[in-house]
Amino acid sequence: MSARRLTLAGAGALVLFLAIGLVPSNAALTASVRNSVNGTTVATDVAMNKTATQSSTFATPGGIAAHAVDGNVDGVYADNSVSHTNSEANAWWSVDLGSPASIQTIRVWNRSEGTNVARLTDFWVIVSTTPFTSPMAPATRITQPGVVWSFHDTGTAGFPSGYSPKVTGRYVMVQLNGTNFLHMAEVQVYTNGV
Ligand SMILES: [Ca+2]
Repeated sequence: MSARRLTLAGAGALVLFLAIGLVPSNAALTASVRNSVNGTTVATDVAMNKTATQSSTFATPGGIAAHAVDGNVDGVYADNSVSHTNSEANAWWSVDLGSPASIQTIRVWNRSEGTNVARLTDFWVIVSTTPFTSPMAPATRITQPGVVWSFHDTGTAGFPSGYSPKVTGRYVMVQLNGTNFLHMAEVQVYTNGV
C-alpha cells in the first residue's frame, strides 16, 4: 500500500470518526495525518524526522535508524523505510525529540514480513529526560537517572502496538530484552491523544 493511499484512508477515517464524535484510541493513523482536520489539530508525531540512533546498523542506507522516523509505516524492508540493527544482545533504537515533550502515546510499528515479525518480541519501551548512555540491559537501564517511564512488552509488536506513557520526556528508546535483530517500520510519538 502506498503512502498516499494510507494518508487518504487515514484522513477519511478520521473525518468520519470526528463527524460522529468518536476518535478511536488505537486508530491506524499514519504520521501524515498530523496537521489538521477542519482546523483542529488531531495528532502530532513529534518523533518524525528527529535524530535517531541505534546500537548497530545491519546495512547502510537500507537499515538506518532514521527509517523508523521517516513518516512511513511501510514494514517491507526492501522499501527502505525500516530500521535494522545487527543481531546482538539488548539491541536498541532511540530517538531524540529535540526538546522535552508531553508524551501521551507511543506507537511501535513492526516490520511486516513473515517470520521476521517475531524478532520484535519481548522488548522494552523507555522514556527519559536525559540522554541514554552506554550499553546496558533494559532492566538496568530503567533504573538510571532521567528515566521517567518504561514498559516491558513481553508480546510481539503489532501494526502498531500502542503505549500511553503520559509523562514529559525527550528521549525514547525501544530495546530488546534478549538477543536478536531489532527492526521497526516506524516509531511514532504523540503529544496528544490519538
Ligand atoms: Ca519508516
